[in-house]
Amino acid sequence: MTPRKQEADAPMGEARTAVTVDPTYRSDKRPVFTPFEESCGSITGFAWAGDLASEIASGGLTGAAAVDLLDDMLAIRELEEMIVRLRSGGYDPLPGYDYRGPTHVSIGQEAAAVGTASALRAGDYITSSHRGHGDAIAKGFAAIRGMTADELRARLPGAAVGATRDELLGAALGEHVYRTIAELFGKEEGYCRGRGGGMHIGDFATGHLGANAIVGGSVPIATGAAMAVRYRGTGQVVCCMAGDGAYANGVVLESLNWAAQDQWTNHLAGDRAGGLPIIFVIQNNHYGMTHRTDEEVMGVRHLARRAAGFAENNMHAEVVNGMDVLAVHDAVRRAAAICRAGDGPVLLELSTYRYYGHSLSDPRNEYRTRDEEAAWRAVDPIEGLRRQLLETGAADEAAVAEVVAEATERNARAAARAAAATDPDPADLLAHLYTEAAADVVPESDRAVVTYAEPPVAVRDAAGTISYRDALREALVEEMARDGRVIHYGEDIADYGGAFKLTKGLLEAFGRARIFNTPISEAAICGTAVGAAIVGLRPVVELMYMDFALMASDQIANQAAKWHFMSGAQVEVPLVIRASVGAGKGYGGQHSQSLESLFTHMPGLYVLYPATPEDAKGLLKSAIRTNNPVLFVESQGLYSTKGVVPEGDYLTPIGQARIARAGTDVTLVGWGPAVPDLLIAAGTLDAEHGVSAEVIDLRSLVPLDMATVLESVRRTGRCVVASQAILTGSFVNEIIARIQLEAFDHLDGPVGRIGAANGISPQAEGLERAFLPGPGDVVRAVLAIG
Ligand SMILES: Cc1ncc(C[n+]2csc(CCOP(=O)(O)OP(=O)(O)O)c2C)c(N)n1
Repeated sequence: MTPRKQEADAPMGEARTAVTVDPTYRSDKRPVFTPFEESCGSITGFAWAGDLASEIASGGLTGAAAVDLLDDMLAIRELEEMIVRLRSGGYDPLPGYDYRGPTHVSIGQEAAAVGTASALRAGDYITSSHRGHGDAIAKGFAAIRGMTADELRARLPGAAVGATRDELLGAALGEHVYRTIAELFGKEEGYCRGRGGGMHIGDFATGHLGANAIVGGSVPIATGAAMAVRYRGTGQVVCCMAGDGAYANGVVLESLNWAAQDQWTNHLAGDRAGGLPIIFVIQNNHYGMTHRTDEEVMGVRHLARRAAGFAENNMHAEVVNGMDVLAVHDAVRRAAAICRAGDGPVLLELSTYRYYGHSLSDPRNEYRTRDEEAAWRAVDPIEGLRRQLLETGAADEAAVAEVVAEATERNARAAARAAAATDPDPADLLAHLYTEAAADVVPESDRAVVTYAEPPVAVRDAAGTISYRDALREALVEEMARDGRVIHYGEDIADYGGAFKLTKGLLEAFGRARIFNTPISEAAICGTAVGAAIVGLRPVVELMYMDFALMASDQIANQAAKWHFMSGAQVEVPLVIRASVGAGKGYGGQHSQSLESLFTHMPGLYVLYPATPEDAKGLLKSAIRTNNPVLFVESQGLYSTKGVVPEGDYLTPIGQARIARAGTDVTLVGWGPAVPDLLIAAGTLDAEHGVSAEVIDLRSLVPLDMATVLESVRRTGRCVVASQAILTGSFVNEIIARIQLEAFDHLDGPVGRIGAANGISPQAEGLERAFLPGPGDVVRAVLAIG
């Protein structure tokens, strides 16, 4: 069938390609069972036959640039040997210094880090792993070496006025080593102000988007950053460094699939056609922590084969000699060109080796031999490049000796300075958990939003009411029309409009670049949102049921929630995860859970749960505008409820409870679908028992407005707190604890609590009714207080 494009009006903005929303535009899925055989193509390994001489002859590298590569590798080795010696008490510049923290050194792997970083442009991004000192040094050095004198000066506020570029460069490299060591030593002047340490180090200003102590945790983040780069069309490349062990991790496999999706390049791609500009770099040191990756925990010899499962072109996968900095440099240089041409992703497996154990507490003799280690040391990357520099005449012995001496001294100077640097003030323990910043003003460049059709309009009835569902859609429409950085994606949300039809019409209005379907990959949905947010978009993602948040819990709790803090506030993570709760529909144990309490336990994350259409709109708009990550909980049971919702730019403040009903005898506190139950109960208490109940709708669990609750409880002297979550571990208990600590003297009786039974949501109607709390439970709880 000939593809047919649906041409639509384009009321605002500049050039655009029509959005395709007509099913006939896609190829029909007819039953075709014709026999066929598919070849999975070939993947090359160790194919590069170059060396320094050929690089210099072809103009690929200058001799001076090759000397820089040596310097970069030496800087890494110096830093990591310092860690080794500090732990053994033998680092002369810092006698007796007590180095605490992890010791995942990458000595032996320097070519992988330096070959990669040196082949990228300064504006390109990397993500890294728990063994990431090398990546951090290499990315910083590569970016700094590419800076102009003015850019260097901007990094060095104290630089002498007349300093030459060479002097500034030397100072900036020294400063980079200093700020890296300061982070390892937990100092306020470290890149992450001592909040991250070596396993979470990042210098976002030079494109290092963070190391990650969760194995594989950074891979979807890198993928999301690549999505953002593609969306913006900036021509950057994202290089995702992770170990061989990570390539058994679910979210990594989700990310490979995500990056290779057809929709980036086929007829659905519209004016942004082009593969994700991401290079997955596997730093294959052949061991996980201690297990062997090949021969033990995987079924293929080369991890590069992973690519064949996800992309028809095998993602241009290649196996590369990771002990040869020039081979790595060449492979990454070619990979970056592929990405910039719109033909990404690329997967590179670098075969390398760590000379030490997983950490310095691992003697490594249980799982590998001395002979094996000696064989890898014999192809040492630093020695290999040194030899070639001498052979080609790019440097003589004296010049090499000078580079070696400077690397040693630079590290010693930085280490001494870092050891003496200021520690973070314990009074600032909780600083940088959240940010006050919000998108109050949209940058000029993001205001020119392209639309392809009129966005859906919520039609108000004579009383001015619309449904909770329509109110949420209205919020999305308004925020997407206001700010081009807002994109929305999730499972089946585009053509179909989502499982609950909440996003119906958004694709037609805003186009597939901003509204798109995703694979069923909840971890990647949330993880890519983190990456996209870190580099400047404001993604909103949908989890069809809140239960599925558990599939994404690392990305929500360890990544989205933590990066602002762990980066020492270098970066903000403005994203919204919309998750709906399905309780009350007979959907059973895996589609009915109210899990918001779990996520209140994750500092760094906002948790919001509107109870009314008015707040559904106002809170979602505020959630999209705050620069904090938000878990935005919706109730499927409330989607069709109606209420008056202000038209236009209406915001509900985050962290402010609402008095839903005034009263004098008892305070009823709740959120989400518990609020209508509390209001019904309040009516019954009034009509049948002469009790005047005040109802407080929290709206926002984190941040929590305890002041409104306490003020009410101090007046009424009685309180019941309710939600639909099961009672054990419910956030209900947190509020009760705070009430008894802060308003104990005002209480006339124990605070009552309401929640689902401590069981699993059942399917049978009668059982589910018995499981979920209702207004009658609230009335009984109030009367029981006395
Ligand atoms: C999700 C997760 N599981 C387990 C660990 C513990 N752990 C830390 S590093 C590591 C091995 C990682 O192997 P690989 O990805 O090959 O990197 P390498 O350490 O070899 O550089 C393990 C199991 C972790 N940090 N994160």
